[in-house]
Amino acid sequence: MASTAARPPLPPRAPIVPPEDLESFQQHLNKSTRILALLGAGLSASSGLPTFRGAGGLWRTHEATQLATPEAFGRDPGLVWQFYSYRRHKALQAKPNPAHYALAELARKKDGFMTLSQNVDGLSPRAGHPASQLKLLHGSLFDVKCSDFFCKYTESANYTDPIVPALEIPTDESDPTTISALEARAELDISDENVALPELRISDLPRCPLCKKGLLRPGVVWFGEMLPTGVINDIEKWMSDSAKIDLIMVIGTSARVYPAAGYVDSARAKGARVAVVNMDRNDAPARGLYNGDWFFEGDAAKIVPEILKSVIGEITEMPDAAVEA
Ligand code: BJW
Repeated sequence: MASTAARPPLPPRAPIVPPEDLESFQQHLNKSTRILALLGAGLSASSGLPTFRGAGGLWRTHEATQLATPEAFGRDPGLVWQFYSYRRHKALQAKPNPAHYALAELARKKDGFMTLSQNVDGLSPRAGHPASQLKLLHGSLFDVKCSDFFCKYTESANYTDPIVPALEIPTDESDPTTISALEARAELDISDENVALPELRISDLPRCPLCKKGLLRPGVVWFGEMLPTGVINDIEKWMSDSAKIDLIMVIGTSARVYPAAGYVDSARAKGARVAVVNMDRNDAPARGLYNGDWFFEGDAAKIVPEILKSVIGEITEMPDAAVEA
C-alpha cells in the first residue's frame, strides 16, 4: 500500500540567471524602444540542431564551415547536397523551442524590435516571428536557386524531403531490424560516418527547371558571397531611422562571421547596451563586453524566455506555424 506520509519539500531551485543581473536587464528592457537581436546556431541547439563550430561542428569527417563555400559545391556538389539535404531533413523534424517563441512574442509586444538571424533552419518563422521584424542574413535551407551565374531562377519554401530521390537517406533493406523505410529514416543519421552514402552522379542532383543546364543549389549564403541586398538595405534603413539603439541581444552565436558580427559594434556605436546569451563564457563578441553589458551563461532555450518575461509574460506551449506539405 502506498505511504500517505507527506513528501519532504523539494529544495528551492537555483535561479537560472543571477537575480541582480535579471533585475537590471529587465529594467533596461522595459524602457527600451529600439532593440536588436543577433541570433546564431546556439538558439536552435536545444531543438536538436548542431552548431557550426566546437562540439557538433563536424559533419561526417568534414568541418561544417568547409562545406559552406561555393568552392566546395564546385568541387563536389553531391557531397554538399548530401550535407544540406541532411540539414533540411533535421530542420523539418525539429520544433521551435521556447526561445524562438519568446522572441516572436517580444516582436509582437515591441514594434521597435528587429531580429537579425544567421540561422537558416526556419525555426523562427515557424514560431510565428513576424516576417517584417525578422531578417534572414544567411538565407534559408528551404530556398533553392540555380547555381549558373547567368540564370536567375529562385524558389522559396521548397520543403520536399528529400529534394530529389537520390538524396534519400539510405536504408539497409537486408537488415531485419529495418521494419519500414519510414522508421529507418528516423533512426539512421547520415552524419554518422559509418553509414555508407551512395555514390551520386551529377545527373542525380536537382537540376534547374528554367535553364535546364545549371544545378540547383541551396539558397543560403556561403563564405565569400554577398548577403541578400534587400536584407542589408532593410537593416541599414532600420539602423539609420533613429540616432539611438537601446539594446542588442547576442544570442547563441560565436559572433565571428562578418558582416553579421559587425552589427554588434554598429549598435553599440548608437548607444546600445549588449546582452549576450551563450553556453560558453569565452564566446563574447569580438570586441569584448563593457561595463553595463550582461552575460547570461547557459542554454538560450531556458534563459531567453526568463529574461524577456517582464515584457512577454509566461511562454506557454504555442502552435508550430507548420511547414506546408
Ligand atoms: C549556445 C547553445 C545553447 C551552443 N544556448 N548558446 C571582416 C573580417 C574578417 C573576415 C571577413 C570580414 N568580412 C567578411 C569576411 C569574410 C567572411 C567571414 O566572416 N569570415 C570569418 C570566419 C572571419 N564573411 C563572408 O564571407 C560573408 N560574405 C561577405 O562578407 O561578402 C562580402 C562580399 C562583398 C562583395 C562581393 C562578394 C562578397 C558571408 C558569410 C556567410 C556565412 N555563412 C554560414 C553558412 C550559411 C549556410 C549554412 O547554414 O550552411 O553561416 S557559415 C556559418 O557561420 C553559418 C552561420 O550562420 C555562421 C555563424 O555561426 P553561428 O551561428 O555563430 O554558429 P557557431 O557554431 O559559430 O556558434 C554557436 C554558438 O552557440 C557558440 O558560441 C556556442 O557556445 C553557442 N551555443 N549551444 C546558447 N544551447
